[in-house]
Amino acid sequence: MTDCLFCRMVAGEIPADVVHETERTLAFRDIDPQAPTHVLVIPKDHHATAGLLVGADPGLLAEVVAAAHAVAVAEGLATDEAPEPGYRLVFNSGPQAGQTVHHVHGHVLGGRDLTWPPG
Ligand code: DGP
Repeated sequence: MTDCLFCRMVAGEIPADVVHETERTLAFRDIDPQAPTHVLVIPKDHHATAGLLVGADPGLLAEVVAAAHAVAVAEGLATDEAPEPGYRLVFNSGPQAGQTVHHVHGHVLGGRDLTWPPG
């Protein structure tokens, strides 16, 4: 059994509030939402960071970004024609960026005004 939390969610060993799924990606609500919409989008295969994934399988990273956009559209944060009202897609990579789960995940955040720069 893997000790990767998100691999275990992909395997169905840990429950997830799934909002979108494709053959190679999964999207589910964050357990500790930081905005009205806070969804995590992951590749089903294990890769630690976006930077490692793009080297190993750039098409899969593109599928993750496409899934994130589909989630944003489904959540009413954008359309396929326009980015209104808008959303943020964040990949924390490494300890200084605050990555705590070492299976690449894009945070889809929206539904409120998001400040910049982030903390
Ligand atoms: P990061 O800090 O970028 O590695 O984000 C990890 C995110 O994972 C964080 O926002 C909280 C979320 N998370 C941690 N454990 C669980 C869990 O068991 N279920 C869900 N849905 N999200 C989790």
